[in-house]
Amino acid sequence: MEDYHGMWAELGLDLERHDEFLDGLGPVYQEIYLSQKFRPKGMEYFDFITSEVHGMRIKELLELKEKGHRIVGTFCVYVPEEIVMAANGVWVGVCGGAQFSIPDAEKILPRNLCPLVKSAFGFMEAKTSPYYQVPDFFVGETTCDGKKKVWEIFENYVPFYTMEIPNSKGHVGKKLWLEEVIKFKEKMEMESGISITPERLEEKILAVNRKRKALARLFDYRKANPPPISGKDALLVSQIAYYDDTHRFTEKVNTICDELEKRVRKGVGVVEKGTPRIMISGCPFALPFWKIHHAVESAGAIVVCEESCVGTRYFNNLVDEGCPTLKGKLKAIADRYLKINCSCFTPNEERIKEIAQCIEDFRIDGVILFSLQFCLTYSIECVKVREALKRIGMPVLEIETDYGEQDIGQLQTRIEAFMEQIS
Ligand code: BJ8
Repeated sequence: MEDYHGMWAELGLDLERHDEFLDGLGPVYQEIYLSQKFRPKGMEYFDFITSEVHGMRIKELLELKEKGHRIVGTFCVYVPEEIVMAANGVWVGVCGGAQFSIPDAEKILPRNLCPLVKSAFGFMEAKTSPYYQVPDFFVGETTCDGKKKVWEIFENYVPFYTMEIPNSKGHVGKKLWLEEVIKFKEKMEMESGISITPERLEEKILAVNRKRKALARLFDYRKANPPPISGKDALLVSQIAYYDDTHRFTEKVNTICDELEKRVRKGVGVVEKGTPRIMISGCPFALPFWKIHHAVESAGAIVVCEESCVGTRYFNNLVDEGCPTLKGKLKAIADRYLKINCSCFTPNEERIKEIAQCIEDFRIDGVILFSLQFCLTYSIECVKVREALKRIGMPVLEIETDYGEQDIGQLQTRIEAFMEQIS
């Protein structure tokens, strides 16, 4: 592996602490990922890109920046990738998924705040991740209270733009959201000096649709019994979707899918046929948050679906292709994004229907409702989801956790008891 210390020093990272962070990840990755049996060969690419996520990928982003591309750090799947790309920009997900940076955030932010937000803030504040040094600007959104108030503080450190997301999806919400999408297009044009033409936008709509279709294809193979890929590996692919180059990522996902297709045809899986099939539903899994998947799969079950923004909510629904006008394309983008069923919306009945559909499609034996600590919207929405799942007789386990390791033993015990219940 190339030595990137010179690059990290130029970015102003705290090298000692950054090394400490990366050194800590190596053994965890070995234990959680590399020790798995029967991994598809196509995972080698995702192992490689994960190992280079602070190295080669950052170098690529800096080279793109040098050539005039704008790097845009985002925290939510509501920020339209197609528009960023149409202005020659690069869309990069920068949510935090590590406990490492949380003590840094807690020196400034309240402790009783979602770990996803604290982790991101801590990395930025303490300069322990290049993902907060490279972007030209960051885009936040008014989803939950934690996020929208922390963006006000981010603004003191880095250039920041906030998109307003409506609370509901009725007529007023739709109008507001379309206006926000148009304003964001103007912001990208202003930042890049590039005028977004219908042709440019169509090209990027097609590219992002291809990426979403590749992920949908990957998830389709997980419907097989036995599944040809572990939940942990599929999760890693979903996480890398936020970092990698769109075209390369799409190609690599399709390559692993070709391999999975052959496995499914031959009836080859990573576990025995009949292994309990689990869906995890709720908050996103920012890289490197793997603890729940690891606990489930260590307990002898397999995760076959994530109803999550790092999962189905990222790739479900495509932007309509072929609208002839720029206005029509922006409307198609706004329509597609407003179909994402985040718990920040009220009402949010569509999410419950989506969960029921996943249960049927992925032949789920049990659902884990997952909330990050202090995520009020997902944890409160658990009440309605739990009731709906009870009505169809679906076993449910509710887990509220953070990125720390203190509760791993307790989690393992609860998950094992759940497995006994559903086996
Ligand atoms: S569309 S899920 S990516 S907002 S987990 S920060 S909601 S307190 S991340 Fe999300 Fe967009 Fe919604 Fe998806 Fe707040 Fe909850 Fe934390 Fe969350």
